[in-house]
Amino acid sequence: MRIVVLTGGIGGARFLLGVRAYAREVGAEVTAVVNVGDDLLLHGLKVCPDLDSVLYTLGGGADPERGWGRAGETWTVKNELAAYGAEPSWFGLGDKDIATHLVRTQMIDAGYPLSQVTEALAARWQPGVRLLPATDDRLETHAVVSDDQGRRAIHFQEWWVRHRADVPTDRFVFVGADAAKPAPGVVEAIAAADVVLIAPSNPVVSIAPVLAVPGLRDAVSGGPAPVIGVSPIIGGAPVRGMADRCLAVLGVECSAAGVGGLYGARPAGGLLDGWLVAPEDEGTVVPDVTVRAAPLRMTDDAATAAMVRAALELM
Ligand code: GDP
Ligand code: FO1
Ligand code: CA
Repeated sequence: MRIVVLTGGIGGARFLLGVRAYAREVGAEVTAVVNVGDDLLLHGLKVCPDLDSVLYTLGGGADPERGWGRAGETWTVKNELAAYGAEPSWFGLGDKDIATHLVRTQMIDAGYPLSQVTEALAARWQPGVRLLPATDDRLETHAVVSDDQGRRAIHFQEWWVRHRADVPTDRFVFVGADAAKPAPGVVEAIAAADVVLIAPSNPVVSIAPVLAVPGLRDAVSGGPAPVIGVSPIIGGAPVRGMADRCLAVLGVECSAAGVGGLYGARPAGGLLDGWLVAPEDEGTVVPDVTVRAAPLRMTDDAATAAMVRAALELM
């Protein structure tokens, strides 16, 4: 069995722990197609938060409380940069994490595409699933905001980390998406999949930028594999993070029904054949989509693998 998972960072990484556990039980192969819209250049370093959250989480090196960055991290470089007044001061790189960015940046500067760099980093972390960036090309999520400096587009990280998503926002733009191509292997993996799972990731700033790569959405919606999504919203609220603020920008209700409707039904030009919601949201209706309820709290690998089993039962 071949499983493809469309995913963002922390929520998607935790979901992948369950997918990997399930896959080990049944002997399935897993390919994760990971968002790159969060990526940024910082102090000359290429930082890929969602890819790193997935690598570190599956490799056993992630900080369990923060969800991003390394466990047992130290912050000497961050403090030294602050002593120089180096900006941005609102985004901190840990010392261990910096080693990842140094290796990645060196390889990118030497001409390797991000997909090959990711493969090289995965040789250390052994995530047990194949990790593919959605694209090797530049694709950056920006938020169009209006504040005392007027109407302007800011990088997703400035919106998310600096402003905590708390600034009047018109819309999101996936800069570069129009000219981006799916990374090598992405379309092939989707075409060969027995099922495509949409992780309980942020639909607006993690999954939408993946689908914004031309050809990728069509590969999923027009492909042979059933597409099953898992709701990141339980009882009308995100389990963590600020998906509620992201959905509000789109005018979409923060609910399992709202996100299911945003993805839409395959027969109606959307993505989903099945939609897994939490017991709290039993009775959710998404027109033309098979909806089922199961516990959706990713408390440990076993609970998350049970979620994956419930999702696959929707096939
Ligand atoms: P990010 O890129 O680091 O923001 O992570 P993702 O986009 O992959 O995932 C963020 C989403 O994961 C949030 O909207 C959360 O609501 C969702 N999430 C986190 N933990 C859980 C959980 O235990 N269950 C479910 N269903 N969703 C979760
Ligand atoms: N999130 C923060 O809230 N503050 C930070 O200083 C920060 C630094 C950081 C460094 C590397 C990395 O991979 C992630 C980092 N994050 C930080 C998390 C990240 O910005 C967001 O959670 C994701 O991009 C949203 O998916
Ligand atoms: Ca993300």
